[in-house]
Amino acid sequence: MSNETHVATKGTGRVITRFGAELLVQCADKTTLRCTTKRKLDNAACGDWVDWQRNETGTARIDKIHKRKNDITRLTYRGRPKTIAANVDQLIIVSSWLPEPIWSLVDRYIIAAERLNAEALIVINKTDLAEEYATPEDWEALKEYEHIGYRVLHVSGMSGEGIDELHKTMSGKTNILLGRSGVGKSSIANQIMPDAEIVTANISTSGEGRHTTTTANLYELADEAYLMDSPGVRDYVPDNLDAIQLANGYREFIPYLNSCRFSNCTHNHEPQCSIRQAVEDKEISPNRYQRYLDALNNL
Ligand SMILES: Nc1nc2c(ncn2[C@@H]2O[C@H](COP(=O)(O)OP(=O)(O)OP(=O)(O)O)[C@@H](O)[C@H]2O)c(=O)[nH]1
Ligand SMILES: [Mg+2]
Ligand SMILES: [Zn+2]
Repeated sequence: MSNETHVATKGTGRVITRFGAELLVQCADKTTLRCTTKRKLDNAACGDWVDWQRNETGTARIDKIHKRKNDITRLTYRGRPKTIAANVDQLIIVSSWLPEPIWSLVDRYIIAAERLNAEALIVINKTDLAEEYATPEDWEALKEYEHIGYRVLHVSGMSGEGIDELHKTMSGKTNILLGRSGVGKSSIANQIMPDAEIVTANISTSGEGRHTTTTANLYELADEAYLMDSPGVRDYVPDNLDAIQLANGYREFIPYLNSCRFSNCTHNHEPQCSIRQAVEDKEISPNRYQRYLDALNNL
């Protein structure tokens, strides 16, 4: 029998959050470990699988990031790419009736999901406010998403309505809650994991106002599922997007894309454009098409 303490000196784990240069890693034995990282691994993000090692002074450092399945990267206001989360299987795109839904933002998250080969799930929170705030245009937008194959779930982060159904979609996946500030992402996360006691906007409103969650956090659920809560955004712009990728992010366009007269058609002004024809024939929603044009203009 030896008396040595059983402090592992190296191992593998998953990044559950990062604050500046410091990362919290969940180890295989479910303990959490504070880690620094080598400078060149500075892009380690919430959701990354990593190898860590402890040096003689006891400090743990990440020295390898495992190959990612994908990552959600956005452009900062300065135009620099910033990775929000890595290795995600399902994007849970959260909107609410107040603050009101921004369908162009929902489209951009869907584009990200299509590019990442991840599922997109549309969640509308605050069912209690629907009667007062939902407009006919909003209901139409939701019908259009369902028509092209996206699932829409209505939930309440307050009463728990619809949460079981949402929870069921998470099984076996790494899920991330995305959406603008104040839609109730953290409230939903709390309904899924009452023990996590995540701080939501009603507790503190200082500085940036409603903006409470400041960094992405990963939580392990049962059934090999993980849930990430993320900070609210004012806007989300996927990085490295060109006109072709943009059009491919509108899944209802795909059957038409090879039939335009010009192979590099942007589906804007070009003659004999099959997408414009499909809009005219009411096979593609004019609302989605208009949002595509707006996004194209903003590339
Ligand atoms: N009426 C109503 N309010 C809700 C519901 N769910 C959450 N809220 C409220 O919405 C506000 C924002 O909730 P949060 O969960 O902090 O929102 P968030 O999306 O996490 O916001 P950020 O962290 O800033 O991105 C809080 O005051 C919640 O109490 C709901 O179902 N109905
Ligand atoms: Mg939050
Ligand atoms: Zn075209």
